[in-house]
Amino acid sequence: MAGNERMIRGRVIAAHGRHYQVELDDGQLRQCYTRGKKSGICVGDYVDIEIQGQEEGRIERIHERRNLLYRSDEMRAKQFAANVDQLLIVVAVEPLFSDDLTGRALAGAFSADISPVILLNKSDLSKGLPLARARLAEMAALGVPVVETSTLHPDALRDTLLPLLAGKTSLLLGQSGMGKSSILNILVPDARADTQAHSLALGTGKHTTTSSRLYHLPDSQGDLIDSPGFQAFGLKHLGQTEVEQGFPEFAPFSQHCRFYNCTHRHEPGCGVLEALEKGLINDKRHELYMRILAESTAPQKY
Ligand SMILES: Nc1nc2c(ncn2[C@@H]2O[C@H](COP(=O)(O)OP(=O)(O)OP(=O)(O)O)[C@@H](O)[C@H]2O)c(=O)[nH]1
Ligand SMILES: [Mg+2]
Ligand SMILES: [Zn+2]
Repeated sequence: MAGNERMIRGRVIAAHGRHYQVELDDGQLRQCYTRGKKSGICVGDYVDIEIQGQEEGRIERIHERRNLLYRSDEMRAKQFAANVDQLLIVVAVEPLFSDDLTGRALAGAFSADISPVILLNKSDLSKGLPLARARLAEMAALGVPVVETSTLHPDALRDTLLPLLAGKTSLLLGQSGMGKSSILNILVPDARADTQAHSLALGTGKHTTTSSRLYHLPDSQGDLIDSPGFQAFGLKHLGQTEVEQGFPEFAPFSQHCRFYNCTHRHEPGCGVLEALEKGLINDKRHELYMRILAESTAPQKY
């Protein structure tokens, strides 16, 4: 195995264009690159690298991923994080978050088999808190944990979140200005991630955080990935079955659909539509399902 002597395993903790920062199993950091132009490598990937010189390395192999998340811009969906155990969907009392985006993030988590948790941040802004809670009731009803946090109360924030994060790779995801990096800075004091008032961030037309990065919680209590504010969650690549997996509350009813390949849009004898009619499925959730399905660019099987 002479040729493999210098092959070492590591995890991608940051990606900038075609440059990757890889943390080796012994904690050493290496600046890495790939042979080809398009690598598809993203934060969270486990890779084998060949050591080059003192500080660099070349990525030779990506280990099989447990899961992969996409975000999308106007043009296309991009891979942005791999091997994530838990999606922390960060919303805030102010600026008020988008229901549609939150629902999509939830569908993305469920379809990738990642457990979602909603963090309702800025809970110190008590005036808007009841409205924010009411808007999340629909998701809480699905059994998704909703955890209230405030970065003005760092001790309480640590006490609430650290047990949830232990032993897992969690991803902070949410719109710009919700407080993702502020939360990270409390949990990982040496992260020193930039944070900014939302109005300032909007003024420059830029998000404060510009690329995803993986951090270690103190005392090996888990890993946390911070990501730039998102406008759209990449779901277009999902096929009908995967979109349906994004709505786990349909499952008990879709068993009763007349057709095994029912898409729950207009078919006769559809268990999901029947449940919708009876008010057992939330109509806003079904509308979101229809929108995501209509946008799907995956080849239709039926
Ligand atoms: N009142 C209050 N303000 C907060 C809280 N958490 C964050 N903020 C403020 O919200 C603003 C945005 O915080 P960031 O942490 O930069 O938000 P972000 O989600 O990382 O934003 P992007 O990096 O652009 O995606 C900053 O001015 C923070 O000080 C909170 O719990 N309460
Ligand atoms: Mg940020
Ligand atoms: Zn059906």
